[in-house]
Amino acid sequence: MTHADLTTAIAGQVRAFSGKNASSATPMEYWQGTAAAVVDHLAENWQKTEERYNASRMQHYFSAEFLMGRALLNNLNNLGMIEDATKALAEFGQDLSNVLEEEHDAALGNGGLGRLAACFLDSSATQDLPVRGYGILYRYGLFKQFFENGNQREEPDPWMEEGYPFVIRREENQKLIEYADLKVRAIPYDMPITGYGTDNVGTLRLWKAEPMAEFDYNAFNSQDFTGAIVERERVNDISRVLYPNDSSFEGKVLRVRQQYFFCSASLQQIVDNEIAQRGSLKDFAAFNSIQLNDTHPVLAIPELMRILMDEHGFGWDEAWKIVQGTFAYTNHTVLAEALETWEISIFDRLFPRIREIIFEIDRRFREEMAAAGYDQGKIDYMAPVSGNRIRMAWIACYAAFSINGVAALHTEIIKADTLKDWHDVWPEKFNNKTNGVTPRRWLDQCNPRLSALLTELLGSNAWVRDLDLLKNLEGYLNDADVLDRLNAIKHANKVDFAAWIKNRQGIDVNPEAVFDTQIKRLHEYKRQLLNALYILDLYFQIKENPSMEVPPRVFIFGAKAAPGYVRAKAIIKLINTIGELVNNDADVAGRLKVVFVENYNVSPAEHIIPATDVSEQISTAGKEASGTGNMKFMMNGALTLGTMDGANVEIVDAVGNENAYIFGAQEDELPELRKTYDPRRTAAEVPGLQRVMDALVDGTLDDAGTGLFHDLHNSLLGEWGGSDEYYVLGDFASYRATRDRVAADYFADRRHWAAMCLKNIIESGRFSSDRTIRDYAREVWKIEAQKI
Ligand code: CR6
Repeated sequence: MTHADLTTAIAGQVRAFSGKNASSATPMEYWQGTAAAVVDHLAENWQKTEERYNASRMQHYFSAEFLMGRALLNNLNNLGMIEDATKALAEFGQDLSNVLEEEHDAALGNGGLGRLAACFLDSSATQDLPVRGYGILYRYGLFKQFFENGNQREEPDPWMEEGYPFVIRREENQKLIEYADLKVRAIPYDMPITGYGTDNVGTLRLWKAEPMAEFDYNAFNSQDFTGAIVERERVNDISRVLYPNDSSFEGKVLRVRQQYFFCSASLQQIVDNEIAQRGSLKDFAAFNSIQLNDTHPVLAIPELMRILMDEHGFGWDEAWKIVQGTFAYTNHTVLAEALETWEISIFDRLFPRIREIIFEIDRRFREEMAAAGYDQGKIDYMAPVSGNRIRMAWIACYAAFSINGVAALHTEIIKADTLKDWHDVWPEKFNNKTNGVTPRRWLDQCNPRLSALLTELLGSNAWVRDLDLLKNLEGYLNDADVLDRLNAIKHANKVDFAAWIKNRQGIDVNPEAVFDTQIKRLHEYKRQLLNALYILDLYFQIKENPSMEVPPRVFIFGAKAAPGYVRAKAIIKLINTIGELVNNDADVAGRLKVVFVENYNVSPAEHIIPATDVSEQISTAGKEASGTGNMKFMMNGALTLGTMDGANVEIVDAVGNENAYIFGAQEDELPELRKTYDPRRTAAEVPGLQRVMDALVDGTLDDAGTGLFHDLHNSLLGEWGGSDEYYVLGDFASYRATRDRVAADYFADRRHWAAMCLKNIIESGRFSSDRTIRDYAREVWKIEAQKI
């Protein structure tokens, strides 16, 4: 497509969308028009790719979450159209970057798990792999966060209300979903997934629930108009909202309805395609494999049994064999509170047939295990149904041919602990697939300055598709000119961030300071509280000794708390209260600044990460399955300050101990440490720590009489039974010493610092999601590239 063609296309689409001539359209209307022009441009290749993939062995990625973020820049970049779009829009007096800022984030996910799914689609498309995503078209994505007196408040995120050209309604492919008490239509909305430097266009299929008919005419005629509307709303409820819990389980009936809804619709489509392509379902598992992104889509297992037996006449054994050849399961957490188990009565009410099939799976499982000589206690523990509940992870472990963790340490923990009994029985099912992130969005697009430098040094931009090429930069580790340029790039990114946050929240930050960032969901195990206690302690040290030498620091936070997670919200309030104290005190002015970025999401991350010097990855060892923010920071030349947890372990392995800052108790040390751990003694013994703890409850920090800070204090010091479950105080001294050292190192030798950053960039190839996807494709999915 030439630049002139694009200009014509945009003008036409803007007119069609806005009903105005191009000169009076708004930036939002230009966003719509440009997005529509891009989709129009893709149509041909998209259809070709669909046909090609349908005919080959395919991988289907089932996920309740896809945290896609913005699409327009990503598509323009993948298609090599940025320059043309810039010029075309300029002809209408529009600035591309302003137009891009009009786009709402598609926040159809909570955090890492949903963003991982999005990176996987990008890497699959880029590598021409026949992978299709399936999920739910939530009308409301993850809630919007704002602060009121430092407290988190939530409001709905109607992200596509103004129109969203990147999903196409496919009326003709709708499916019928039957619950015992409700029948609904599932309408697919397809999103094109472009890859970088390829013509292939993949698909994310998102299902929307709609009533069977617009109105129930009987109810309407009997003048129960409102009754008819209420019924209609019950259907719309199904795809209305994303549950805002990250790594925790909420046993709501609506949630299990959602899960069944998208699993059933997706399976129906896959089965229909299999019949259309090959005339029967006997080779189903040879041509189709389904990856279950955590347990949220596990209902697909009994649902495929139902479809095969009830609709296609398969016997149990034949059907079970297909099921066992089809499903692979990824575990994303060891936290007990995330394990999904449903009360049997819910299944009785919603889908008695599915319940019946699960009971039969359970019966056969028990029989098989007894025959193999396992004792009753073990069988009862591992069985799909026990204690009045249906256990989704256990169903997955039994039915799946592959079970994987998301980082090396995590996989070892699930083998030895979380899923130990299954590992004892079926060790061959277990494998590791360390997570990754796409270097397109998380380096090339979000950090154009660094991207340009890498391209210049490597002589081409081939690294965008093959991140291992960055290894060829080893020779620059001692190159003063390159190191200085790297520092200059970071500085320019920090200046950009300063302008962005000033515009967004009215805060002034000093780009000469160390930018030290913790952005991720708010959870006790992630220990934002530890970070906050450090800042408070540093503040008190300065107050005590105002002439103390302190390297200037900007502490950046971004985090949403699940709306029902009271203690997580208390930590947000605490950080904002500390920010209030620190930012308004003349004694620390110019040295410390606390910035809590409101409504943290994919797009804010794209501004924050390129500007960050220090990446806080400080979870209690053993609790963070992988983390993926850690990889994004590394790629952008930030140094990890972290515990030996999740993928941090592999990051340190890649860059060497001397290029990361590691502190704290290790996973295998914690059980022993805990035996004698007394947080109160620790608070009393570690210099300054008692003062920090006291500040939570002596009126220094004001929680407006809510008792929130008292609760935090108690969770650590345990007057009412709290025991510092996440070892915050236990790791405090080690964290403080390490973090002080990071800041000192930053100013001590700027070139040495840059060399450490460069080493991190160079070694980030193994954390590209391209590598992760290749591993899945080769070892689990058994699929090959299908280039159109
Ligand atoms: N919360 C893990 O906690 C991991 C991602 C993706 C998480 C996180 O460490 O990087 O998955 N787990 O694998 C769940 O969502 C259950 C997450 O995002």
